[in-house]
Amino acid sequence: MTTAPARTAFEDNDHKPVGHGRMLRKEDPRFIRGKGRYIDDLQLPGMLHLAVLRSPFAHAKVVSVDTGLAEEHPKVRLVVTGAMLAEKGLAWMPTLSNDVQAVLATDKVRFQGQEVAFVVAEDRYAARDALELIDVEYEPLDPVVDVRTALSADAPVIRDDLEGKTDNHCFDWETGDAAATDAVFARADVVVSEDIVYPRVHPAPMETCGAVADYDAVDGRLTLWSTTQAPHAHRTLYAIVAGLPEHKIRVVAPDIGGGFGNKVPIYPGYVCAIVGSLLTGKPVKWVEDRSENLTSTGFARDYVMRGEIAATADGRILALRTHVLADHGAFNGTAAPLKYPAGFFGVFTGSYDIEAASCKMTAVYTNKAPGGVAYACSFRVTEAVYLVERMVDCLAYELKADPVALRRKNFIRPDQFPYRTRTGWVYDSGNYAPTMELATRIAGYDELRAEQAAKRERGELMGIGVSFFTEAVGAGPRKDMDILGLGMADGCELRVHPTGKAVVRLSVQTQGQGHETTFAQIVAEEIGIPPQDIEVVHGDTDQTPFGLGTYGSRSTPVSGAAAALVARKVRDKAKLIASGMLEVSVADLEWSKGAFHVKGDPSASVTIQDVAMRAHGAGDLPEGVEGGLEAQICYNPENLTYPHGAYICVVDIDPGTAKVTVRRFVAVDDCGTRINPMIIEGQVHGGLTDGVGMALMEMVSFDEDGNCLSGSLMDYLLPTALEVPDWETGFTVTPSPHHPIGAKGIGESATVGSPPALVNAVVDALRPFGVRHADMPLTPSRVWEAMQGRATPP
Ligand code: MCN
Ligand code: CUN
Repeated sequence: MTTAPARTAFEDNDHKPVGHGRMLRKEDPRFIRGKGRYIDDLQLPGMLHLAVLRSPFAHAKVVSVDTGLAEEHPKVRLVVTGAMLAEKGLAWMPTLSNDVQAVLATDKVRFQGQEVAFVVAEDRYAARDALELIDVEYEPLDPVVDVRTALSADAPVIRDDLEGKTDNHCFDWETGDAAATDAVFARADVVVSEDIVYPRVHPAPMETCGAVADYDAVDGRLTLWSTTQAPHAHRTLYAIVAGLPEHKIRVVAPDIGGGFGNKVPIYPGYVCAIVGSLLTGKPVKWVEDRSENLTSTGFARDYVMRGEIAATADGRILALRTHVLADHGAFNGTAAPLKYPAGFFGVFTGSYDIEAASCKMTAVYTNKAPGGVAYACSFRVTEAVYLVERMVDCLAYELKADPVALRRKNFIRPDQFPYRTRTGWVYDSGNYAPTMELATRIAGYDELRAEQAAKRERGELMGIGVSFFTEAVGAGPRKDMDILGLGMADGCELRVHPTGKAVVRLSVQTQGQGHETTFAQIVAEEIGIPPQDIEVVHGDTDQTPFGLGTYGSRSTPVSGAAAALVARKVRDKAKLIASGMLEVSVADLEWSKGAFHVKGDPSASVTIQDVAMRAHGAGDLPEGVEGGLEAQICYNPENLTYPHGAYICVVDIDPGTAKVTVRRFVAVDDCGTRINPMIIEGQVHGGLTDGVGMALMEMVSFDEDGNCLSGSLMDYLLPTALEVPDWETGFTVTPSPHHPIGAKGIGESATVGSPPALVNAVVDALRPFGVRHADMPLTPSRVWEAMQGRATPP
């Protein structure tokens, strides 16, 4: 374990010339000069522009769509309706959860903002103007807005497109052992239950979604530049949906201005752009605006949870039980491995060694946008961690126990790893107590409690919130995990050129996480070529090997492992060549950062660069060794990786206005071996900011007609530098035993771990009012309601 003082938590390998360390980002010179290349920067000769007409109703029959006037617009080249797509068999497409979703509505519209028709015109303005010339006759239907009444007998059926569908039931899912859990609950000294809502939120990336489709009718080749987190998986799905041969499709993800899971699904807009290009023979660009992004693309969370925790009187947690009602919107567009309709919510037993657990979930359709798994969620680990960390605090409340001590008492012990949870997840490694210890030390936990006690005497509202999380990231072992039948393994290819410079080709795709830097560092560490001499190629299916893309913080656990192993494969070959060059057997060679040495003769050595030249140069290579210095692999992870962390938050609440101020936030993360401490810190800062947003400000809400009330950034509030404190970070290092370099993911940890710490802090501040729980977002009005002893309005 490594620990570090507060605020300066960097390793001693910070400035290593080769390999892991605090290296500046290779991509930043491009970004800070304004030379990033995003979808909307792309200009192709003769390019046309596409705009989408969207439904104003949450639920309505589409009686007729008249496109006559729009077609007469002098700059309009094409108007397409659902009926026209239906003729080509393209009106519906599969979702990532094996449901179907309308590309353009044919029969009904099922959420406000749903795609109804599109226009392709000579410029963006004309395309937008022409939307107003399309005359759609709707027959409004009652919408289903409240998830709690979606299954009542008189609720209108949303998905009457599905054969035999007579209600709004989407799926049921169960995990754990219900009977065993009930038995443990029956003999527990203390049982605490609470209703907990994780509201619908939106990833709201800075860049909205978009695409440029370019179909070349002569070679039958389609190139699609799009805002995608998973170029290869998208290519395969386009091949399946549109019937185009896969080798004729090239998907390119250029620079992406933030994804956060919002850019995992295939959206109707991408398909419309492809259809637009097929029909016009021209490149077609579609870029959605902010409101379109907020109202129609993949949302996150929307779980209504009943949590129950059972314990002994002295605070030994025995069991957890939960019922969840999940709102999946109008189409089940959840992006999760197929066998996991609730994502990895099964890890809701958290970081604690308990006797039994069970979860029963019912998912329903409502007249809202599809989505579900997004916004740095680690496949619903966010919801799971929020549930367990709130319940542990509710238990602490009832037992009048200290939340740190209660957690410590129940931690899975280091000698129990690998640890199989009661819901069947095998945590690869963990050492929780030191992480918690470091967080309390940085925070000065005991002093904070003393300060709080003094303030309470004076009627001041100060709260201290704690959370501890274990994430499950790096999907995943292909025996268990696939997206629509595609196994979640990642390819990686490495070529070393004659002069010793290298190119590594990845299947994952960065949206801001710094892969161009960190993957060069991984390869550098293994083959001793400086990271500056290693080019990272990604985000282009023509240039990179197949793999499933970036989400669920899987890039480091899966592609990071692939990069390390492909580099070792190249190094093994280099060693054979070096043995020939030095005229010794392979067994007599030693490797140290960038060179092979003859054992016992330090003067006899060759560098990796010497070997690269030899591999391509004149002269003989050892028997059986081919020329060139390159390798390719496909890595199938043996397990997920399980990063963990301890977070402590301090808030002050104004008793007059109920406004919450986040005074301090301490985050200690353990993501195993750390590749680039600066990038990790950036990931953590971003995730903590997300957490402040969700806990205090963000919510996608609807009125009773199903109108989305958060369609702009005036209404959907995102945190800024003004709402967040100076983050105080620290780290411990518990390597993953099965990952070749011991690294675990970090990209979503802080988003997962921070909301419960914040809510726990607010609830702690409100203890004098007898408040045990209040739902996010804890806006002044909600906090005020809680202070008056009123429950949070839905
Ligand atoms: N890293 C490291 N050492 C580790 C683990 C990670 O140095 N032990 C580095 C990695 O090399 C990588 C970054 O940290 O540069 C994040 O790595 P990882 O945890 O593997 O996550 P991914 O690269 O797969 O990124 C996905 C994750 C997800 S799922 C969401 S959602 C999210 C997140 O990353 N979206 C982001 N962080 C984001 N950051 C930015 N800027 N933009 C987004 O859209
Ligand atoms: Cu859940 S959001 Mo990230 O996995 O792309």
